[in-house]
Amino acid sequence: MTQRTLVLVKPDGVQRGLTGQILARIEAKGYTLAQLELVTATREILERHYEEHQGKPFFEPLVEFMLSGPVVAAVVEGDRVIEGFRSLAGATEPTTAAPGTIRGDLGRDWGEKVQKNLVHGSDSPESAEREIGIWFS
Ligand code: RTP
Ligand code: MG
Repeated sequence: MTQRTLVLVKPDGVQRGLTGQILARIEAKGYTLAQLELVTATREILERHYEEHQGKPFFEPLVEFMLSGPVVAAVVEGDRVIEGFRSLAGATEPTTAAPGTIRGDLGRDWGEKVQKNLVHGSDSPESAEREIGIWFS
């Protein structure tokens, strides 16, 4: 079934000049970039985007990290793209994410409180529609 998902190239990915490689992997997999924008996030956007994590110990460091530089926001389309992009991204922790994934190939630990793990991808159809509405309104 054709789906849409929200992908973010997080500030570490943009700062390290990996945006092109990350988008190329999405396109090489066969997904379509439906919308694409370089955005400077605001605290308000991030508090909405990460509302499920409010109150967790990593929430504030996560918001600070996401405010540390521009992000690339994309709406990506394709059959089962929500699951497919999360598979391309790999596990949350880049040190142990499988080689062959974005996080496993391009990420590592940097001794920070928050996992700088290059990308975000929506985790369900409901999250995808909610998050697309936050970043592309
Ligand atoms: P995402 O939402 O960004 O696609 O990543 P995810 O599902 O793999 O991870 P999630 O559990 O939703 O956490 C959101 C983001 O918070 C940061 N995080 N840091 N203990 C930590 O250091 C920690 N735990 C989570 C990561 O940037 C993670 O992607
Ligand atoms: Mg998540």
